[in-house]
Amino acid sequence: DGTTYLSDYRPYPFTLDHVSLTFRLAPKATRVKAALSLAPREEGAPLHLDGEELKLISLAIDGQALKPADYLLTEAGLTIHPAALPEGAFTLETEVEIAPEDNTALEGLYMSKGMYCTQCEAEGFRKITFYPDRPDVMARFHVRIEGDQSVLLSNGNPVGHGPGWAEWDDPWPKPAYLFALVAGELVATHGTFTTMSGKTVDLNIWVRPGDEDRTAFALGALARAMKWDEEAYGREYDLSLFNLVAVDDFNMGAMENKGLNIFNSKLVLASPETATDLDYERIEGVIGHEYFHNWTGDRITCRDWFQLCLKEGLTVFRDQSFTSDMRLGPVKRIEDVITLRGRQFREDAGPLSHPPRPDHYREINNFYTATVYEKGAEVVGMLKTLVGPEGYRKALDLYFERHDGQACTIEDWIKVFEDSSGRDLSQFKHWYTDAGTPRLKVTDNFKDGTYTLEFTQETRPTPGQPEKPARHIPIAVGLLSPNGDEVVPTTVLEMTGDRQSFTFTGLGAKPVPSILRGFSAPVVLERETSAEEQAFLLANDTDPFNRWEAGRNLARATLTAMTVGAEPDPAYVEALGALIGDESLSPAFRALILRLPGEDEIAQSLFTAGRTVDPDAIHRARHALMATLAERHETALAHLFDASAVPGPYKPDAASAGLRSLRLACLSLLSLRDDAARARALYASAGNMTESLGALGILVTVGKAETELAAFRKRWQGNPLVMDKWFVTQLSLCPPDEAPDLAARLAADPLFDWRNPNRFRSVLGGLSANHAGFHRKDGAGYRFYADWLIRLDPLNPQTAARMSTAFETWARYDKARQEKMRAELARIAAQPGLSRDLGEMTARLLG
Ligand code: HT7
Ligand code: ZN
Repeated sequence: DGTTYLSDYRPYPFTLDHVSLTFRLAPKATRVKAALSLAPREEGAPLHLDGEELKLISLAIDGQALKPADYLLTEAGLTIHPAALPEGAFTLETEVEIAPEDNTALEGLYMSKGMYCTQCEAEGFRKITFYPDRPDVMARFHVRIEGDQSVLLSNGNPVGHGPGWAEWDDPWPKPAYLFALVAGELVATHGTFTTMSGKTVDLNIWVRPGDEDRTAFALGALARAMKWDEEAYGREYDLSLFNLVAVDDFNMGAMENKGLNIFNSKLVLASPETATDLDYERIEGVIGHEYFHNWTGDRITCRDWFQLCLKEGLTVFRDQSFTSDMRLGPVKRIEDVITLRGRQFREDAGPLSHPPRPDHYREINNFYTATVYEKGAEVVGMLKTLVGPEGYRKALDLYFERHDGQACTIEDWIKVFEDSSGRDLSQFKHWYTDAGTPRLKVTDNFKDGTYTLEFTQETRPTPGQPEKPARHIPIAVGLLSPNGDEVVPTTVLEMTGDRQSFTFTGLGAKPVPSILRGFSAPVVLERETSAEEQAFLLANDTDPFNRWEAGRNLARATLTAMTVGAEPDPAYVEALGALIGDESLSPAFRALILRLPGEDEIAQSLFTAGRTVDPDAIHRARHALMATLAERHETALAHLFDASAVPGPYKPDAASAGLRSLRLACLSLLSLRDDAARARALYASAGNMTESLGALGILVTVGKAETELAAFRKRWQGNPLVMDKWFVTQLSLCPPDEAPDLAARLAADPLFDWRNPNRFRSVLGGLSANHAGFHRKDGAGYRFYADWLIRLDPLNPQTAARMSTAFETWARYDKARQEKMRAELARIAAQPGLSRDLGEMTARLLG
């Protein structure tokens, strides 16, 4: 049925040492010649090469053209009969024709605004030439590009160029998914980096003319990432050139092709006027991520696509650590956990739940998920917690030493931790193979100076996995005395059973526990606790994550109670007041504490608790709590708003960004008291995009943004990346009742170029981020959304499939909404010619 299973893995029956490619570029008829030097590993095996949408021009072995009877050509590729293969090594030569200009799926070789570029992960290379397109086939590539563009780039080192041609040679064997080619009229911002062994590396950020004044930050971020990887992991760059290209049409964020990273332009281009603080942070993080792949992904790659989290989980963990070191560690951890819960816990609670290492798929592009990436990173973090920082470095040193140049599995990865630490990690492996978020229940007891914490763990069944063996869970715990002193510093408890107790002796009084410090495991912690205890932790915990978590728990508890008519909890309202003015806390941290959980998070926690999820009630409750906070703390907020203005010209550093974030958090509350006067004034005077967009969003929220939205559009209509912010801000923040109709109006705006993934995401993503708007009772949000997925699917199935996850939460809602969401999914599923990508997603979503 088109499903691929992990258990069916077999090594490729040929070795491929070297590949020589020649591209003659033309928008409608690019010719690709390939010469593959192959040798059989086993006798009598047919030679299968993947290939899709290729027009075969010629086919020869060792210079002899093959006869039609020698091979079989199908929609999936080319199979050469064993009898037509020579004994021993041989060279297979093919020539094919492809049409990059017609490639709207943005996979393989395609065109973006006149520029040629490639995206080969996961299985795009087969749309370029016939090839064993699987990550465990690693070969050296030589590439010749013939085209009249001024810039012709591929992987590795340049080995020659002249008018209309360039040749590249990549000395490092690599799988085809890391191949890249770029050709266009581009300009570069240059830099250099001196590696730890003293080699000079040339760095280039390539963009379209006119964009070069927004590349300086990206270049600096690249150099910082290179330095950090040397210091934190001992990893040095291994070519004399590193090229990074910005492309406007790109399905995901960026791609780690060897020596030639290709980026969505939104993750490269930044100036104070056009990019927000969050954009700057993301750009640095993603540049780090793709650079770190050079070792964790390129030098050591995956044996097969089931092992995707081997490179992605580890590389996300590395980029998170990098950002944590570049900015404020505790704040970064809180942001990462908010993302994890918002994306991965949500995924794990619905029909798309799967393990970080799945064991079957129909379309691998559907598995570039929060579970593979974000949960994959959490699992690496847990391993580090279990073996300690030094044990972790030892394990990683062994990983690089043992597996350099190989295509590896999760088993290889776990083995380096076992061998370097002497620990048995067989139970820990369930984190990779099992789906679902464990729930950790905890009760406590104090008697005669002994404090006992008793934990039980339970993971609910997930699709295809009814049984859930106990996980090995590192639980970081600290204990505070009733006067707020820390009596037991952070200790890592290791839970391996379904039920387990841990005792602490010699205590003078019953302590207050701080459990799961730093969010030491991706679990849902369930503890019956009082608002007073949470307020105590919010005031006293020495662990910044748990301090924030206590505030979040209080906010969530009062918000969920308010959805069924309760009044705001005074314990929360007062505790927050004490923190607003606490100068010992960083502005960024206080900003995080001031921001209430989003509506989707409230919905998720109601659903987890088995309660009714009413999107309108959630929206009202959140608004009412903001109004209460604003009224109770108006003076303090106004003071803080004035005090947190950042003097001088804009700088994207963490301290300045933290102040701006705090100021905007105050502003969003104050705007409920001052008729948005401050927000309007800030919009008018803002000298940077962080403040303009922050103020604009607040004006949209209070329904007073008409003039500013028009002015914004007029000013930025020539800059599509900024216009994406205009689309997403008004849709995600407008009054929910208006959202589906606004989405329809914006989709008719001439600036909505729906074929561009960034634009498409800004409108559809903007609508689905408006929780109560997307879930408007009449189903208009669902209908609009499904209409557009149906429209995009024939052109760009990958993006359509990815966006279909907006429907993954259908089980949370009332019967009427459930039926409407499922009806839209069924309507999509019934479309004639539906792609494999969206077909798999709708089938899984419908269950
Ligand atoms: N490794 C890259 C994944 C990626 C990708 C996957 C499927 C389709 C398009 C894609 N573009 C990039 C990005 C990364 O994780 O670093
Ligand atoms: Zn990655």
